[in-house]
Formats: sequence, structure tokens, C-alpha cells
Amino acid sequence: MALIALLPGDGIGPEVITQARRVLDALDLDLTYEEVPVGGVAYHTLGHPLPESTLDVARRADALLFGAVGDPTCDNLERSLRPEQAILGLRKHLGLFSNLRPATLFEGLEDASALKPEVARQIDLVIVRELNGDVYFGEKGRRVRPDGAREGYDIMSYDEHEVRRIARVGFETARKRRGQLCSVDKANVLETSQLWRDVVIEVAADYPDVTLSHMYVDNAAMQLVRNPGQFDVIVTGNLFGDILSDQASMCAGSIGMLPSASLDDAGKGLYEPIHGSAPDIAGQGKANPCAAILSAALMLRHSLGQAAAADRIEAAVARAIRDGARTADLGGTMTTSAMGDAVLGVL
Ligand code: GGG
Repeated sequence: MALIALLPGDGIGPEVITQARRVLDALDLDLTYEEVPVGGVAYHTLGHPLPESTLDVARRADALLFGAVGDPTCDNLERSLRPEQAILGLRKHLGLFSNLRPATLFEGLEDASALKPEVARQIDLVIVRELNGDVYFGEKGRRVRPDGAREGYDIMSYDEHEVRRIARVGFETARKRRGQLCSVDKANVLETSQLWRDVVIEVAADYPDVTLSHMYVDNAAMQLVRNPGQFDVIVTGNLFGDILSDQASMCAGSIGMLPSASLDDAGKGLYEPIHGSAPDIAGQGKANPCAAILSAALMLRHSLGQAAAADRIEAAVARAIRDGARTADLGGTMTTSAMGDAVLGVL
């Protein structure tokens, strides 16, 4: 029996995870759950966004299903106590270095996409985002310069081992798809990106069957909107991947549709919608649970060896959307639980 750590978190996190759990329960799989607090809710109840008790369950679990973190009432806390540190801490403590973010347009969502329908229909890509390095984890701080001006800094750094292991994930992912890998960096300006590019080119020697290209991140942002069909797999750093995947989500209809898998190198994973806690709509039943439900499908496929069950969930979401199920982000009026009902109804 597999143990799932459930971490609903803040804002709309609990609402969307409730729907994902309903769908998992309906499949009658051999799963047990331990629910633990994380983020702002953990800070308010236990004094830390990632309490040791939560980390214990996360370490013991076979997989983690995570909602979202972020709480405006924590905005003035010192950085180490802010809710967002919980997800960064989980990724680091559990060695979850690769983040797969698939973006496709579900049939019927052309109207919701920020792109023209004929362009939107071409989106079928995976962003492979590195998760353990970059400005997120480099030295950071504030100082006062000799002229009296306050200065903030975040050091961006990657070592070759970090780049090599994420590059391999990128090549492996491309190999299983259409065989095209685009490495996104800012090598015309950043030293980290020059190293990134050198190492990706070295790794390419082991993947002669994959076509490698390179793109500056500013151009990649533009190309995602102009011609998303040119991308199969994008491999990129932590910050660029975070930004590009939010952009890709709007090309695919809504940030409420994109799931993600954060993986170590041994099959353990944390699965979460790419969206945040959306405090402006929290508790109102307006959130789209599809990204959380699709994250549960990724969990079944990548960590639990249940590919057929994952396929069933993805097919049910596609069917529900095709049949017209729409929450507000997709231009509809359905509540979060009604969207859950719609998926369950065709599972
Ligand atoms: N479910 C995604 C989530 O909660 N995101 C909030 C967040 O702060 N994420 C940091 C990051 O992914 O860079």
C-alpha cells in the first residue's frame, strides 16, 4: 500500500486538493493518506511554514500531493518564515531537482487561450525546470552601500553537476516525445548561462537521436506566444522555468489547467498545480481543480506505477472539458466542486 502525503497548504490549495482526492478515491487504488500542514497555515498553527513533523511525513511518503502556499498575512515576516519557503525547503530536503510542467490545449479550450485558436491548438510541450539552484538558493541579502543607498542581492549560480543532471532529464524527456530539446538561457549576458550552454552541449553527445537547439529566454517568451508549436521539450533554470511555465499556461487556456511533477532521481515526487494560493478567490468555490486533479494523475504515473489509472484521469478531464465543464478562469460559472463532479461523472 502506497503512502501519500497530502499537503493542501494555503488559499485555494485545500479546495483543489479535496477534488483531486475525490477523484483518487473513486479509482479505488491501494493508497493511504497522511494530511499535514504546510505554508502559512503551518506557520500560524505550528510556528514554521515547514515544520519538522510535516517534513517527517514527507520523507516517509511514497509521493506528495501538494496544493499551494502563499498567505498575504505573512507578507511582513522574515524570509525564512514566509510560506513560500516551505515548497523551496521540500524541494531541497527531498532532492526534488527536476520539475516537469506539461502544457497542452484541451480540446474546446481555444476560446480561453490568450492566443488565436489555430495557434493555441499547436501547444504540446513540456517545460523541464531545474528546481534546486539558481537565484532561489544562492546567497541573498541586503546591505547599505558606502553612498548610503540600500541594496538587495540574490546570487545566481549553477555548478556543472546541477546542469548536467537536469540536462539529462531534458534529453530523456525529449527522447520519449518528438525528439526535440530547446535549452533556454541568457548566455549573451549571464556567466551561469554560458556554463549552462557548455554543459548542455557536452551532454548532447550522449543523445544523438535528440535535436538540440538553444534560445535566449527573452526570445523564448516571445516565441511561446508567436509559435508555440515549434517547442517539444524546453529545459531551463529555476527562475526562467517558473516564468515561462506561467506564460505557457495562459497559452493553454488557464493557469488552472497545468499540473507539475517535481522529481528526485529515484522516483519519489511531489505533485502540485503550477498555480499559487490565489488568496483573492480562496474559500469562494471559484478555483479550477483541474491542475490539481491532473497532478494526481502525474503522481500515479511517475511515482506509483499506475499508468492506466493516470490515463483514466487525464481522459476524464479532457472529456469533461470537451463536454463544456468550465470554472470562472475558463469563462464558465461552475464551482470547484461542480468541476470535480463533472470529472467524476466521466471517469
Ligand atoms: N502550487 C504552486 C505554489 O504553491 N507556488 C507558490 C510558490 O511560491 N512557488 C515557488 C516556485 O515555484 O518558484
